[in-house]
Amino acid sequence: MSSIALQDKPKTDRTFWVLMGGIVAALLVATQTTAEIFVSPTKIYWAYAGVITGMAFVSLGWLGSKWRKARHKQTREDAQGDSVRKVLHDKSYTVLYQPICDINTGAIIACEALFRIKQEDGTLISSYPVLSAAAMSGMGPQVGCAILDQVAGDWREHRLQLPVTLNLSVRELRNSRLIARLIAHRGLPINIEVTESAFLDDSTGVVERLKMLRALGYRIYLDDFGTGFSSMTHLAEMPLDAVKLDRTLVHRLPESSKHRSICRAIVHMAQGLGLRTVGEGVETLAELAELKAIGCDTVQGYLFAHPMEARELAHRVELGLPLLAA
Ligand code: G
Ligand code: MN
Repeated sequence: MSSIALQDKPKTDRTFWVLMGGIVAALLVATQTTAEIFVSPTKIYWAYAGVITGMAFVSLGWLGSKWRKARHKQTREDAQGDSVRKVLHDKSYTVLYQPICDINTGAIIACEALFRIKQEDGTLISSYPVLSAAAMSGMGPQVGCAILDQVAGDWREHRLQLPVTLNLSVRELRNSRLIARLIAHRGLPINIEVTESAFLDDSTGVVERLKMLRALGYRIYLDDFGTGFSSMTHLAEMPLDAVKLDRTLVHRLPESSKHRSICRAIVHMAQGLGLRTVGEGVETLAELAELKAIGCDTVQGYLFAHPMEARELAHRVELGLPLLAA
């Protein structure tokens, strides 16, 4: 969500100044040469005046195009922000919960909160476009607060004591209002899922914040591990309680011995560091068998349960039945 659009500006500026430097140098050389040929002070004066006017036009053109681009970006962000505000205002969203189960017993031991958009006919669709619009327009923390409030409401209404994890982006973790709201709901078993991007730029103070939250008792899950950065140092040094094996790795387990080796190494490493492991996106019995064989602790995926409403989750927790018999 939040490591977007950090890089463009310096490059553009450098290109601009190199270009300007080149133009000025070329024009000065041309002027000097002209002056030497004609040896007339008036001509030199006019030549310099020409250089300055030319530079002024180039600069104005450049500034104009920058301004137009900035305005265009602003308009786009405003539109995205408006669409997210509308979703929040109309309450055309909900939060579903996907169980995380013990790999051996199939018992529900936790769940992940997942944001979904409600269409007019009541059907639910992916929240991806709304979440990316929120990220682009800076509305991520407001969406985070809405999710948090619904989770807290659902947990109170259904008297749930099951741990529930919330996906938080770097931008959301940096937002003091959201963190204060999270702490306000401290009596509830709400935990946090972050991706490794939270650890990549420590200057933002996110790691300190995660340490503080962990000291307050929040568990921190590292989401989608095994693709992308996958730093071992992060596993060792960051404030973490659990590692979620990315589902792209899980899906390749049955057919690829290389992926089995990678997953086994991650699971062993995590366990050596005292971290719980969660196999994500488990869809088949073959994937489950491989995860068991490499010693993974817990699992989440369509094989066990699709994301469900709080009422249904509460019902299943109350029944106490395993989602998949061992
Ligand atoms: O990256 P993260 O783990 O937060 O992604 C959660 C998303 O994965 C949710 O949108 C959820 O619906 C989806 N998901 C959950 N279980 C499965 C599964 O078994 N297979 C696939 N393909 N997606 C899943
Ligand atoms: Mn997640």
